[in-house]
Amino acid sequence: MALNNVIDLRSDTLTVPTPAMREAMATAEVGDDVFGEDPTVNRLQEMAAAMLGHEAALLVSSGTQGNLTAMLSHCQRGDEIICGEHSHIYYYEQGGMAVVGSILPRTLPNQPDGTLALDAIEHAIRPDDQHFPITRMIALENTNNRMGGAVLSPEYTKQVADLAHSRGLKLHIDGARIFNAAAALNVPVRELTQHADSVTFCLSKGLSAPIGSVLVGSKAFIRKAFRARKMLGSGMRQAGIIAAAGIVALEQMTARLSQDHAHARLLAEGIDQIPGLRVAMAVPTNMVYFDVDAAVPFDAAELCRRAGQLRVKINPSGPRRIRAVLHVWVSREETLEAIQVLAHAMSPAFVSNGMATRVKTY
Ligand code: TLP
Repeated sequence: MALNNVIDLRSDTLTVPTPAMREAMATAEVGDDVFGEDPTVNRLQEMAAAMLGHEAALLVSSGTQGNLTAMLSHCQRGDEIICGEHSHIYYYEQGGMAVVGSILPRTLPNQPDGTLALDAIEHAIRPDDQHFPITRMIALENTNNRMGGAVLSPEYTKQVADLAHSRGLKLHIDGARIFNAAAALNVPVRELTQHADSVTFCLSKGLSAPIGSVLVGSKAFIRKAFRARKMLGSGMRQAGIIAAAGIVALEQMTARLSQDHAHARLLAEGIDQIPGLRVAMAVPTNMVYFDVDAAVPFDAAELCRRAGQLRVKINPSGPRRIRAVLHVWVSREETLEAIQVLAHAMSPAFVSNGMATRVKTY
């Protein structure tokens, strides 16, 4: 199952399309999606809207673009968005909201379970005063990447939606991995999405499609988003080629995600047995964050280089912290092999083969 003979744990974005996806792409019926005339895109959008409990949906080129499109559609210049200090929209999207939309992020601490405390959100909402920007939107992330793939519950999501709506605000969910959250909680995905005003989810992470994310919301919101997407350069014309893989992703790849979660737990248990390594956070979904102890005479980047020489790819997410992400292209046997490789890479018996391995820190 390994891709190119490598056990690649750097991200679930590394997944490649399945044979069923390639077949669907090759035979997809297409049209010009800027005219709204691509039947395969339209089918994917209808499916996605129905699954997430929203009126309409829009295929976008990436999760980053879906989030930016949502923020541009909800907000005006100078508006403020409340989001987690560890949210992808704040941490990993080059400040797109500020650069492109002149929108300010107001960050709050993420709790260890990925939530933003309700009272902290409430306090952060600006009163109507000419000195202040206008708070327009709250953003949640489910699962929360930098908080270890933490899962937000339907109850918490509804509480935040109710708070937002009682103050005239919008709730957007970055649900890049919302199907992982639904699998972890064993609930239909709509229970996590139906109360939000908009949700982005990714087809090209654990669901294994090659390209694409989907933004859902009301018909009026999606009409605005359709314009914003064009401005951002993603009127993709015969995008049915991409959407065809997305349909297969929704039909065939969501039900198996709990396997990746089981492999993540297995990896975490193995890592905790290796002297010098410690699992850093709970492992509710497909990510394992772990730390190289301060007493170990080398850092996370060096451990990643060593593992890379033994055909296990992982990346540091801090000087002593590493993230490993499980996905469909890593089997149970390969997960066990990855544990052995990490144990060997940590041992004094490790001998470098001199091969240079590129390691990138997130
Ligand atoms: N996350 C990537 C990197 O950007 C860090 C990864 O490897 O996990 N929201 C969340 C929660 C994400 O984790 C990501 C990608 C995105 C949005 C952006 O998706 P893309 O890469 O499609 O723009």
